[in-house]
Amino acid sequence: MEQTFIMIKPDGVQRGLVGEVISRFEKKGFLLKGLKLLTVERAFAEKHYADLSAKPFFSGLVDYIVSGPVVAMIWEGKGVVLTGRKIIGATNPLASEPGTIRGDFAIDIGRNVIHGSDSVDSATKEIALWFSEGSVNWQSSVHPWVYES
Ligand code: IDP
Ligand code: MG
Repeated sequence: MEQTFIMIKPDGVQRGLVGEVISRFEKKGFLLKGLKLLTVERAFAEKHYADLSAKPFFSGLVDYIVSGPVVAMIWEGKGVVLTGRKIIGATNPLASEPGTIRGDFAIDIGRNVIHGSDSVDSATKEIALWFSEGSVNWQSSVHPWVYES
């Protein structure tokens, strides 16, 4: 089953949005397969965002990610990478539709509350980086009430 990496950024934790974010993924029917609260070092944040290292906002982005605890999660389900991105909304919160997390809870692009993997490939890489211990092996007993087969 497909998995994605979701991270509630320091502003989301500070603003008390952890429960709200988890609730949206849970209520959709996705399965929580990994969860931890942690602060990361600059080198780790730079690795996570390595693809953006040439961008002018890169050092500000790293400052932002190391500024406080983040909540790192693995979510699992059919189509979870793409649907997770839809639940999150556009990168710029002012361009995010109401009903999305960024559309409902954020204004500035540099304080956009949440990260989600943008492809199955990046999800695999990000889960390996953030969860070297692996995911938690469990299945939901409501699976047949979420999936037809
Ligand atoms: P994404 O988070 O929607 O996948 P990316 O383009 O991968 O967007 O950028 C990663 C993060 O870098 C964004 O979520 C945002 O926090 C930050 N970022 C992206 N573009 C800008 C910008 O133009 N100014 C400041 N921060 C930015
Ligand atoms: Mg991205």
